[in-house]
Amino acid sequence: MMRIYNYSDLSKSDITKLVQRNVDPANEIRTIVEDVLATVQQNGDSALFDYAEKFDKVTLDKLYLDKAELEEMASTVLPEQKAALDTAYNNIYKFHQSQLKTEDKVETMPGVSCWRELRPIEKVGLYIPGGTAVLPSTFLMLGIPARIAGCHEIVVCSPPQKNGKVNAFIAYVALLLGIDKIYMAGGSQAIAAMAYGTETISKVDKIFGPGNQFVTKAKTIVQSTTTTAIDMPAGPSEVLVIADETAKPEFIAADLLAQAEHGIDSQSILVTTSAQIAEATLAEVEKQTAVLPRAEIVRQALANSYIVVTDTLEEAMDFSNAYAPEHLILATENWKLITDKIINAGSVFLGNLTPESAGDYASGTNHTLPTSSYARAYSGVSVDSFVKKVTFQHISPDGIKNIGPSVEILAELEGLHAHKNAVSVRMKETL
Ligand code: HSO
Ligand code: ZN
Repeated sequence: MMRIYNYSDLSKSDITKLVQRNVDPANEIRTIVEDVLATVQQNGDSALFDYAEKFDKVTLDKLYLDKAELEEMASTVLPEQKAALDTAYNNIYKFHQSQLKTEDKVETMPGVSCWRELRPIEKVGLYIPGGTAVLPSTFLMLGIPARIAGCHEIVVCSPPQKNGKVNAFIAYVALLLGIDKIYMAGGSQAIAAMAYGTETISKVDKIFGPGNQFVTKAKTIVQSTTTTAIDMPAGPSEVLVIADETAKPEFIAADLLAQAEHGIDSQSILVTTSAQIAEATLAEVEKQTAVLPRAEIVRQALANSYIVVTDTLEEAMDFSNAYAPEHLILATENWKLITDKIINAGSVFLGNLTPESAGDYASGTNHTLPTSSYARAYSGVSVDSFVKKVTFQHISPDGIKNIGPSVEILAELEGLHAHKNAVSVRMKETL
């Protein structure tokens, strides 16, 4: 069960240890993944068939599902399930579309204009995990911004199930997104296929999506050894709840458990100004866990989770900023007093009626977020992740006269005379 710490008893180094996660024992993982990467690079599709047998325990006769197959599978989705997926699709689409903004041109000097324009990343690869829980919501979170950005080719990989297909909800989301092929490849072999290309799977420019430790390791390796970029290094999911005496233990417990059920390595942290709320939440966690179908996973995740009791909300926020959570829930009616103090967080949920689950599925924000304290430097996935911002400039005859002398002097002081000359020859022309 979750341990309780008093913030005032914690030294700086205790806090450093408490907020540390994902200490990677991973050389073992690296060795396995490097072998998979090399095999896929060498043997292409045939390696993917072999790995489907070996890891997914299924014999595939082809590597992908086509539009007709996806349509047939999607027809089994119930009307109310379709309606819920449609609601999520519409809200996520609306929020992400607002991220596409045209920037103004800036005249930095008379006749010298600079601006940025968006261009889509041409080929993107989406990895939709299929481990202990299949997440069609992740497909929405990646596919919608890719479509809005205007990516030319969207390659989707998801592990095959025992029946040699993917799950019907994934098929339905593919149709919503106008994607008519899904490759049945999972794990690090899928990442390899998208980074190197095989006979049937195109090499992509950037790979997106969460996954287990093997997938994450494969993404970080291909990022540094190929020209394929990645969205972010994703670790186990986590939530940090800040609560004061205005919070409701029943709600807090539900949020902590929603996180814990993701996987045994998930982390749920409560930081509260009230020892009473801490105790009441623990009791609620016990009660609610008892009836959860994934209680086994939850218990293991909670063994890795804890509660910190602070004197003030400011202290709670200091701890949260040190932790840099993927999800931050402000379970307090006083959330307006502390939102300015948030420095490191992936996505924030304000007030007692805003559960993380809303953002996980349907409110509109993206749930692909930086974990393992990467929220210190990374943002979550958005339309920005699927575009490049290309800078442009134009210089008029007046402009070259205005900017030319400074560039000539700067080039001269760096000893780069060809640079200087590229301006001088033009200034002569406009005399
Ligand atoms: N909490 C996960 C996303 C998710 N939850 C998908 C349910 N389905 C990472 O943000
Ligand atoms: Zn979740």
